[in-house]
Amino acid sequence: MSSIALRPPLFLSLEGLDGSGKTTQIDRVVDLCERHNPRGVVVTREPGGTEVGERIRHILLEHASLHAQTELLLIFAARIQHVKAVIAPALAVGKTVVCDRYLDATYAYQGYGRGLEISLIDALTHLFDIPLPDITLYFDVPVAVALARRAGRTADRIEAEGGEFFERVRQGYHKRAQDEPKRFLVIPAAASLAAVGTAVEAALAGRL
Ligand code: T5A
Repeated sequence: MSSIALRPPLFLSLEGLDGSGKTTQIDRVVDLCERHNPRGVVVTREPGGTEVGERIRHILLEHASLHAQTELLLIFAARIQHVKAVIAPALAVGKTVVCDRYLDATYAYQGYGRGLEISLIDALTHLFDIPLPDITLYFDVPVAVALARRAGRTADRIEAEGGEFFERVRQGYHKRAQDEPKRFLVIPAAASLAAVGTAVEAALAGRL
C-alpha cells in the first residue's frame, strides 16, 4: 500500500450546478476541517486560485465566445498552475485543501455539457498528473432549482447556457458519483439551508 493511501483525507472538492448552493456551505466545511487539522486549511477555487488562474477565469467566464477545446485547455492551464503552486505544496506540509470546484466540473461541463470526448479529459488528467480529491461533496439539485436560485443575477458566459446544457452537466455529475461512490458524498441540496448544512455535517462525520 502506498504512503498516499495511509494519509488522512486532506483534499476536498465541492461540486454542483451553478446555483446548487455549494459556495454557501463552504464555511461550514472549512470549520469542520479546521477542527480536525491543526496544520490548517487552504480554501481555494477553480477556475482560479492563482494570479494566472484568476486571469484565465476572467477569460473563461466573460469572453464572448470560445471554442469548446479552447475552453478545455484554458481550464487545464489554470489547473496545472493551481496544482503546482497551491494544492500540492499545501498537501505536502499536511494542510487540508478545500477547493470550490475542481476536476469533476471539467468532466461534467466540458465532457457532458459541451460533448467533448471523456477520453480527452482522461488523457490530459494523466498527462499532467492532476491529483484526484480524497472527498468530493456534490451538491445535487434539479436544474430548475439551480436556475431559480440564480434568478435576477447577471449570468456569466457559462451560466448563460440553457436548461438542456445543465441537464447534461447534472447527468455527468451523477455518472461520476456512481463510478466513485467512496469519494463522492452526495448532498441533497434542494432542501433548506439548515437541512443542507446538517447533511454536510452528517456526510463528513467520520471522514475527516
Ligand atoms: N467550470 C468550472 C467549468 O465549466 N469547468 C471546470 O472545470 C470548472 C472548474 C464558475 C464556472 O466555471 C465552470 C462552472 C461554472 O459555471 P463558480 O465560480 O463555482 O464556477 O460559479 P458558480 O458555480 O456559478 O457559483 P455560484 O456561486 O453561482 O453557485 P453555487 O456556489 O452553487 O451557489 P451559491 O452558494 O452561491 O448559492 C446560490 C444562491 O442560492 C442561495 C444562495 O443564498 C445564493 O443566493 N442558496 C439557497 N437558497 C435556498 N436554499 C438553499 N439551501 C440555498 N443554498 C444557497
